[in-house]
Amino acid sequence: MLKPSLSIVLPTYNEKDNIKILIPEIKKTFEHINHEIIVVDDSSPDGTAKASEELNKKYGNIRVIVRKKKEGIGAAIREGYNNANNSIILSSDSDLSFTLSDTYRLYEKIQEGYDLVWGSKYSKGSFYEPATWQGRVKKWVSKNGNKIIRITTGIKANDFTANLRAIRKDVWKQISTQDKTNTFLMEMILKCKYGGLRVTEVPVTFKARIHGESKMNLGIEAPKFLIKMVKYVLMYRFTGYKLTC
Ligand SMILES: Nc1nc2c(ncn2[C@@H]2O[C@H](COP(=O)(O)OP(=O)(O)O)[C@@H](O)[C@H]2O)c(=O)[nH]1
Ligand SMILES: [Mg+2]
Repeated sequence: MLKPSLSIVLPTYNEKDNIKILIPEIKKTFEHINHEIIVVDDSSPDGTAKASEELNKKYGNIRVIVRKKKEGIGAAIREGYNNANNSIILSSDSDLSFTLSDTYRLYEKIQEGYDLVWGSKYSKGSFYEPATWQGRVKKWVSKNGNKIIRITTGIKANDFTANLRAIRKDVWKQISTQDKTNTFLMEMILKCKYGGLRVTEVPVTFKARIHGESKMNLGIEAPKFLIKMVKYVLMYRFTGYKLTC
């Protein structure tokens, strides 16, 4: 049977050193699958876009979308998804936090008949061991924040916030997300699940980045997550919201 074609979306902000390692790894892992890579860069000062263009000269099938200003991971992923040509869209962080074997597992999993599949840092079988105390604080806040989301939304998932996910293009076209920052990741899951689609979570490994810095400010993001969560529960949970795929 012909393997489904794949668009891999990589949001980047100052990830030059990481992208040079990540793209060759993706090319190796998915070489037997018809795929394209879409790098969505918010004019990173470190030259991530230029480095990605160079990689395109070597490998081909890499499109680089350069956005004028830094608007957040949600806006970048949305632009990448909107530009995807293939039937399955997969997005990943670009800082080497996720492994390519997990990325490939998501590609396989969605072919079991799901509409949306995402990676979880907090499930049985996941691995997430922060190296620093700041990392441990971030993990604690994120893990417990996710527990609050699980209880409030009634959705039996452990991680609503990881950007390792695979979605069918026809599903993406229906959900029309609005959020620009990290809350986009939760918005996607809530809309698909409340909309009645087939969704599932896969335990994954999450490694601390080696190159570059995190752009995530938990003090700002965490309260935003909780406010948005309430908004989406009210808008979609008991209102008869339905998606048809
Ligand atoms: N294009 C774009 N990418 C972003 C933005 N913010 C974060 N990213 C990318 O999103 C991914 C996850 O961001 P990161 O800072 O590592 O978040 P953390 O893993 O939660 O610390 C990385 O590939 C970042 O380069 C943004 O504003 N624009
Ligand atoms: Mg990261």
